[in-house]
Amino acid sequence: MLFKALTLFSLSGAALCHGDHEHQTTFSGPHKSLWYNTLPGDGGTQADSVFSGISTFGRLPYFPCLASDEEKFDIAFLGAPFDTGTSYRPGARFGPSGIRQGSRRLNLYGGYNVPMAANPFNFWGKVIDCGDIPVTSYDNAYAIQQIEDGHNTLLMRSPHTAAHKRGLSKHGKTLPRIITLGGDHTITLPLLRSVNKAYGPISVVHFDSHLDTWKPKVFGGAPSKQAAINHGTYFYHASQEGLLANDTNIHAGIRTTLSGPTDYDNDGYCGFTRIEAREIDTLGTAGIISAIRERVGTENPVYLSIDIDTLDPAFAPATGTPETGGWSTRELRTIIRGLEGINFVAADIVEVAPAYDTNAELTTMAAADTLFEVMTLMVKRGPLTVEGLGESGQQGEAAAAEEEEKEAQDADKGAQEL
Ligand SMILES: [Mn+2]
Repeated sequence: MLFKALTLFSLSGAALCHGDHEHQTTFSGPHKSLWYNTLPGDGGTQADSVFSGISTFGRLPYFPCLASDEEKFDIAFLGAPFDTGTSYRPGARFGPSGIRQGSRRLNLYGGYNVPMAANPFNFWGKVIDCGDIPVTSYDNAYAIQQIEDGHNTLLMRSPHTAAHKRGLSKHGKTLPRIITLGGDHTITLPLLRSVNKAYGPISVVHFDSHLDTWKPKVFGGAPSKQAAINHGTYFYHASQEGLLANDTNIHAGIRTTLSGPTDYDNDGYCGFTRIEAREIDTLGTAGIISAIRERVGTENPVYLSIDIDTLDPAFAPATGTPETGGWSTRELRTIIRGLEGINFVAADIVEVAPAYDTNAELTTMAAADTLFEVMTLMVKRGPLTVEGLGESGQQGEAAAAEEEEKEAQDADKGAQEL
């Protein structure tokens, strides 16, 4: 499957990660019998090495999915280079390219995730990098709409695998997953609007040092309607718009200063509970994992949003609003691995601003490796069918076909209303 895909990409002139297997003679080399068998040391006419070549996430095949729907996928990486909603340090528009750069070594040895006993680069389905949504840096309202539209275009497509099985979407469809590379945290509002169209109100697991449920008057002062939507208020808006499932949302890693204790009250009204960063000293990673699992459950669709500032600035200095006293990369990765079995339907990682990074690329590497765990969670859950990796029966296909018809009718109705 991957081999065929690579041939297609080669013909279309797109970037390759490991070369064209079918038209290339592999003379010799240690990786010859493995799925990722064309590396520079293996001979052949083209094999970009891990330290050169064109960057995609994990050196995955690139396909311009927004321009063409010819390539199906089960997991897509999609950049949202937006940073005009930041309050402190701008620069997250370089996040998508920075994270890709930090991810290039992820599958150097094949990409097998040892603690999770799975390979998110070589599994039951297909994962690709779809490039970036075109996002204007001159008009936030327009940019936010671009992000919602770009994301939703991909989210509503039939996946590569299990397309006709009964799925978790509100119309009973199985949809692909999208992992969005931010961008400042404002992007999560349009992403949740997109996800809401597919799944209805959704539970959120939110890793961050900040609440981001602040009312616009508390965070930023809101001199205009547009200024009211920023990287500290997007969850307030999401809650007001009914995008979040009631009282099933949780923040983890919180340690910001507040305007006062009422910020936590407001946060509760928005449907969240909190795990503070310092609680790792009493609960440990295992206690944090159970608290998250208990809050969101393993039945409902769940959205995962990760602000890289969850990590201590020692591990991730390159971010918009750093806060000391955070978790280590090891701790965050352990906690994320503990969330296996939760129905993560989409995810983002945000606030990576590479210009503030060390020369050793600590932050972009941490972001990429965190997403490696997220990918693995998704792969282990299986396609977003009701049964996950289990086999579903005829009933699922009939229901999906019925829903497809209903959706077409809804679309007609919508067009008439316009
Ligand atoms: Mn934050």
